[in-house]
Amino acid sequence: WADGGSGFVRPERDREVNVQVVLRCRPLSDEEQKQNVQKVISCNEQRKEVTVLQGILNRQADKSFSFDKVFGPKSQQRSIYDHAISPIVNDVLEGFNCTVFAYGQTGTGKTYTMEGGMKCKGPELPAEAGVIPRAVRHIFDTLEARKADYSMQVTFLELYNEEITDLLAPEDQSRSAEDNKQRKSSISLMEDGKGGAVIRGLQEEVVYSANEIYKLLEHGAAKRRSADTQLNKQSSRSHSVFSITIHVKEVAIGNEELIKCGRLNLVDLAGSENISRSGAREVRAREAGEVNKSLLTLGRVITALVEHSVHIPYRDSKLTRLLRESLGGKAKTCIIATISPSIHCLEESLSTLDYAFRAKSIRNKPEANQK
Ligand code: ADP
Ligand code: ZZD
Repeated sequence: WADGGSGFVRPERDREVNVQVVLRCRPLSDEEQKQNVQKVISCNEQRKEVTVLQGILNRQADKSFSFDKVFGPKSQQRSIYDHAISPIVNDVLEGFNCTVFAYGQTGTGKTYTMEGGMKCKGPELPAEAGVIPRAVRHIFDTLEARKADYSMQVTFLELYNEEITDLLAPEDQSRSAEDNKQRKSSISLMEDGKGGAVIRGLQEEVVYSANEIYKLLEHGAAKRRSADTQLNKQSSRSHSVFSITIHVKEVAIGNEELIKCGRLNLVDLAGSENISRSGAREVRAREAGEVNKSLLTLGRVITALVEHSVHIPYRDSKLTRLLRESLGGKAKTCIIATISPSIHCLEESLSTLDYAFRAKSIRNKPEANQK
């Protein structure tokens, strides 16, 4: 209990905030439009509600879900950023750790939302730019406008089959595949003693400009493509995590120096169809050795948090160890759930909507880092 000087005491839970969950439905693709694919999703952005049209003649079979924000098929990249993400980035600059997850079936726009398409040619961001390049631009513009004294580091990694690949580390062509594999296993996850995680052996690039980060992203995206082909996998089964850590020096009242340190994690999760509870698929996936331990554990952690279980199985996967404080911890978290409007995706869309709706009741206790 804390007395804010009002004479009233403030219960601990007042400092808690819910995980924010926003929904985005992509448009039908040109191909789908040509084939006249039936749409079964209706978005009401004003009412922040999505409806799954199940009974064509029977409106009672329709199912509606409400979220913190709903972005329909016509929503632009810029609008998602301005309305859902920009406040989070402002919190990072105030010293909070924040995480944005994209969750959904493969092909519904997770990578489009988080990264977007086309690289930047000039100083202008392309309309197709997603959350990552926009966040980078927003951070530099804000710090420069404030004439702030700051330092910044970025990391970019891919998690596949409980193995971490450093997307920023230079790829050594002269080394054998075996040698590169060796170096991969030298990356290890450790606890920092404060409820967070540190990754030993991961390249942390110190950066001074947005353009420098874009160059690193370009390198990371290329390395990811080559890693994907070498392992003969689709990136739909891997998670990518881009992180920016910012230290901002501020001179507070009384000329005291204060350093605010915030981190932003931007996470593009593996396709959620990989964990569908459909029995047959689960068995086949297991036989193929394709159980996505991290995605499964993420689901179990969410369930445990929602049900207020005593034991939350964070330690059961790399992803949940890495993002522990984003789920029930002291970070602020936003989940962007993505779906397709197509009738062919109806079942997966319902599963994504259920998952995302449940996650709305997770509560975090945000705390800023100051030194
Ligand atoms: P995921 O990462 O979920 O597998 P992608 O981001 O690769 O999905 O998107 C699949 C395809 O759909 C891509 O060609 C992408 O450009 C397109 N797409 C996804 N979302 C949108 C959107 N909101 N507007 C236009 N095209 C989109
Ligand atoms: N989604 C594209 C990359 C891909 O899958 O390759 S788009 C953005 C965030 C993280 C990594 C890459 C990017 C991306 C890009 C494209 C091409 C070359 C470098 C980087 C991008 C998109 C818009 C603005 C800036 C960067």
